[in-house]
Amino acid sequence: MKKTSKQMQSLKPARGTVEDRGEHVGEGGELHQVSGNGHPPLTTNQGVPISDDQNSLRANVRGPTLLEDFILREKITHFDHERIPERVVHARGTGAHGYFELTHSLAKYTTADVLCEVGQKTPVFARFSTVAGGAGSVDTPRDVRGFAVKLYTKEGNWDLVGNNIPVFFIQDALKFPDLVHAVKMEPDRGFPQSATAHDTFWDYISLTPEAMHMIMWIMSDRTIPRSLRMIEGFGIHSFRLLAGDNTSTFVKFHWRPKLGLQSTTWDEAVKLAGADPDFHRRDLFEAIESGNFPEWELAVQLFTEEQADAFEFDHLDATKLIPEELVPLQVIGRMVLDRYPDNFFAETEQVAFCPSHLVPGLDFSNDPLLQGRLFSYLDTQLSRLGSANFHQLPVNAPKCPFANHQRDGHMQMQRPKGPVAYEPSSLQADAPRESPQGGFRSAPVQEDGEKGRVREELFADHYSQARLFYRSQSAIEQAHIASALVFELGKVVELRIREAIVGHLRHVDPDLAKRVAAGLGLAKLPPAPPAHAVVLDMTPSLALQLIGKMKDTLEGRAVGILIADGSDAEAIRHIKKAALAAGASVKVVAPKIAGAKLSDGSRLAADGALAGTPSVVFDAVAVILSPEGAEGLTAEAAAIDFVRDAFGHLKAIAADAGGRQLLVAARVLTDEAVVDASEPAKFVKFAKTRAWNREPLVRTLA
Ligand code: HDE
Repeated sequence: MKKTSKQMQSLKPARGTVEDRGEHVGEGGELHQVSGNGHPPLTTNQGVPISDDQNSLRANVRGPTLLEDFILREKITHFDHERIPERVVHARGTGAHGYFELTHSLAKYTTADVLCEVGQKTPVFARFSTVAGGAGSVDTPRDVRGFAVKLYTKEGNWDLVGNNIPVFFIQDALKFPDLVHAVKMEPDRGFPQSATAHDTFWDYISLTPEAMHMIMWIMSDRTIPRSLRMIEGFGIHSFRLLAGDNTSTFVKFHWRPKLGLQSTTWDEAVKLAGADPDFHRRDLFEAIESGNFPEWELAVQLFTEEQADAFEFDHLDATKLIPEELVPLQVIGRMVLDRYPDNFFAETEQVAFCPSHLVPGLDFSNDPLLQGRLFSYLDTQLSRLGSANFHQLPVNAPKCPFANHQRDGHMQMQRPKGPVAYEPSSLQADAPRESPQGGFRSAPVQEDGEKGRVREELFADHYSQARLFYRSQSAIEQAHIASALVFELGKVVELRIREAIVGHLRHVDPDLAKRVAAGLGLAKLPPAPPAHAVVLDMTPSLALQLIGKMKDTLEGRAVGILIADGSDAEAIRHIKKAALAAGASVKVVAPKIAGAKLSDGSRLAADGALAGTPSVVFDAVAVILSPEGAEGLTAEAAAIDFVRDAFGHLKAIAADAGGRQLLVAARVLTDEAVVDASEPAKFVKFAKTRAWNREPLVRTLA
């Protein structure tokens, strides 16, 4: 992997003696590094140069520390205040800068500049997150992924704050705190962290049938993605595009990854959590640093009020999607992420997304979930970032001019000039004023009817789209959904709750209910609760599949080559060449990080030591070993696991004679995706996908 110039600097070996490097060792043996040679002086926050950053001010050499030591106090005080509250949801995330390029104008529908001028590049900052876990949790739990994009347009910031699933659990914002309390750690015991597989979550779901569609999605492989570069993003709610004549068109936004969709297997996701808790953020970082910039298409679904009236569901209900077959997707642009943040805290942690950040030419719909979100985000940013001036932080500030009469507050960084901080006013020629033309405006929508705490009748259909999703999946995906349900409900202690969920599943699909009941070992099928609306058989939509949307490609994927002393240099070269040519990254794994001495006497450095680099971090593996090398590894649990897991996770394996010896020792079966190392092209072909037909041989699915 290419190192950044920043990394290169820090990796430069220190040469010469301590004195040559402008360093000295103190009385107690502590190292002092001195400014000069490009290193600026270390100062206090007041700019005072510090002479000694290793010793606090003491009354004498063995005496007490003095209160007078403002350098110590300043440093420790700042440290004590380094943390800010983590996000109440979506706490764990990673992000990157890039741009959005418009390829197809929507000028017919909207005045929003960002969606009108083809070829225009708008800077963006995108943040991807898990939802339930804390900031220090892992990257690969079964969870929805947040997909939030801030577009710094010429007309102000537009935040498209979405998820990797096009629907949500609940229909009304009032229910959100309950949902989140149910999914987070149980408050009496403080666990489980970052998991839906526990009683409070499933208790809540069993009593909230509107969540059943979302449940189908979160039990599918969508929630165990292989890479953040391989997830879709959805704005979920309907928004409005507003044209110059004030006519409005409804719009749903979809991000589609250039690398195609891909997920891990469940066992792989679990093992990744231990092998590399930062798997997704490392992947994003390494991709960007090596110049493989992640990319998505932005597509829209456009529809009118009249079309919406004819749908058999209400598009204002966030538990429903609009099938692509009903309203096709139109690609209008692409997003490329080409710069990892300089500083994680300053940018990724302090970025503040708000669905209420829209630009002129866009407007909200009446989706009651969206309406609640419009309040929540600004409110939560105030407590998380601690100041009403959080919009002035560089990552949050618009890149177009902005001015108003809001003043003062904690951490005010602007210096507004002149006496006028109000309007109307007449005392200052450059005081900001309204823009009747081009300013933000709302769609002139007629609102009437009776006020009340009410819900639209069509919202009562809780099962039709859950059925649509389940029945649109391939057989293997259906088996994964059933197995995920069995796994999750198996962690639920209360039998009553397990049964209640199976009852709901009977409405989704009777066969699914039977499979889950069998997987849980229930004596008989529990009764289904009453359904409040007739469950429809909608036409299956292939666009809802994940495996169907996977691309057979090695681009963005990683191949690991396991070697040891004596491995065949030629075979390694061939595999590596073929994998690189297909767009993969290649890493060498050896028993020792220093690498191994190959058959031709050369030494090949390893990218990872076997003990810390299991096969879960790769998409396909090659095992190139001499007979002696294989002999040595057959007694190593890490080597046995390496090949056994690669097989169990349905990955292609290339092996030479020594490699086969290890496969035999690990009792790994053989199939068409276990290929001879002398056939790199064949290996690449199978490495581009997973061996789905192997799955029934390695695990029992529900
Ligand atoms: Fe959020 N959500 N949410 N949410 N959400 C937050 O804002 C909230 C919902 C989403 O990378 C919070 O800054 C309510 C749907 C993302 O910084 C908070 C409701 C969708 C992120 C909040 C929802 C999302 C958040 C917590 C129900 C997909 C992370 C910290 C009405 C369309 C953004 C924060 C980032 C974050 C509230 C439901 C997406 C508390 C009240 C639906 C991607 O304001």
